[in-house]
Amino acid sequence: MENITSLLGTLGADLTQYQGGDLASVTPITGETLTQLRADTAADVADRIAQAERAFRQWRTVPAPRRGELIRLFAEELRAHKADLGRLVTIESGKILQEGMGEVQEMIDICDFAVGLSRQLYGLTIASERPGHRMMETWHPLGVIGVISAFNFPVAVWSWNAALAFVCGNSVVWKPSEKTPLTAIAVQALFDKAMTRFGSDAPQGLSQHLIGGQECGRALVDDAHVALVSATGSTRMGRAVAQACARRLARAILELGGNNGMIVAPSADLELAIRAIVFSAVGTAGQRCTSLRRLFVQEDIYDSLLPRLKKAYASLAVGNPLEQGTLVGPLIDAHAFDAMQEALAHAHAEGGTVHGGERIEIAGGGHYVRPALVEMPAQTGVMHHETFAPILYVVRYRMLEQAIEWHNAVPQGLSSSIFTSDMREAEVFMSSVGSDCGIANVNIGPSGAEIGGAFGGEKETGGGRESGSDAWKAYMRRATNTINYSRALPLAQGISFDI
Ligand code: UN1
Repeated sequence: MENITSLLGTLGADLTQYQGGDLASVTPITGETLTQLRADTAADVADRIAQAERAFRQWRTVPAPRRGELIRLFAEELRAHKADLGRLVTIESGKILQEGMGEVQEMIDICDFAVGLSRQLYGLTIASERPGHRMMETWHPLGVIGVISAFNFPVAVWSWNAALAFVCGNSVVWKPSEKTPLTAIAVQALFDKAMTRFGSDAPQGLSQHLIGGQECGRALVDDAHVALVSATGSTRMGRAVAQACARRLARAILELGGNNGMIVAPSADLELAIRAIVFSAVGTAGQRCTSLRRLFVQEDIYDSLLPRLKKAYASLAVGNPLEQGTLVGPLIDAHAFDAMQEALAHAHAEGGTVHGGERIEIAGGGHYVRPALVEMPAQTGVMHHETFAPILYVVRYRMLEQAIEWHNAVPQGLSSSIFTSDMREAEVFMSSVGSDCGIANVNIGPSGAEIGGAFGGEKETGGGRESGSDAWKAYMRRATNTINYSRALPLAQGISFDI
């Protein structure tokens, strides 16, 4: 593996400032330790939050379009360093280079969106029931925003939250996954460069990052100065965050587990469907919250789809994600590998026929697997759980209503899709009696969402929305203003109260 200190150096980060502790930074490509970092203590976390709070007090007075200028400069840094940052994402998370770069592109896209948004933080004007009165809404920044992100999208998830949070006038404290601290350090360095170019109205401490494990996250979530916590990760983590936020009545945006399904109907374009299935099920080695995990195939086309799918699976290039041509990189660690094997054993015990799923020796201690295709007799217990690995369960269905019923019968509700050329089926799938997910696609797989839409899902996925559309509103507080420009004081609801 290349020299990590110098790669960080090209991104403007001085790694020596962080080194010397007992937090090992490991690359899943070979399993080797890249460096040892110092974890932040609870006192460090409190100190960063206090700095962010001070920065917020100044930043909220900077006009929003000017705040957008900072994000525009940051996007310039990202454009200039896309290749190096994308490579670092690959080294730290194990996703293939194409996807590492794609993740940085996603950051650039949300920055562009946020720059435009900085001139569009509109409120409504509302007709007042009283003469000589006007009502309106004003949107104000919230304060310090805590962002907790996962290893699988180590930089993009932060940017969906942070780019919006900054243009909305907030400061941000970021707790990245302890599995991917280096990308966070690099992003902070690029942000610092943008801050320097921006000038003196960018307050010190506007963007903070924490290095460490659960204790750091807990200290962030429990701190009374953090107005909103946006957390991406497992349902177990999200439940703990939700409870901690509820205790102090703070806001939370939760983007948790997915168990995403696809229905392939008889009229589907199978060529397209196969490409979509393979990308969404094995891309990022099945470690996206939007990864395809459950496939419902209509019985009349099952026997023509399955052999083609098996063929595509058998030819997948599994290997070092830094090498061109590789489509499937390693799992993040041994724990992920064990969880995958356990799920496959469980599926087998429930009557499943497992194709693939075995370990492939590629490089050192990396956990590489052949993606698994599992033919199931029905939607059994194992299919109700999200296993963060490339396992695709396949079930036959007869009637669409039945497939939708099964599709919605799991606790998670993030992303979903249908492949059909029948407009009625497509519309039913997107209607109130169709998919119960936050994302419902037609003739596109469930993963790889664009930043322009609101991203998130229902049920155990947590209900939060990030990224595009009007998700920005979650990072602001709404004030309703009623203005009296008359010389009388009429009361609402026709109340007379003469004194
Ligand atoms: C995640 O896995 O946490 O829609 C996010 C997608 C990506 C984001 C995934 N844009 O697959």
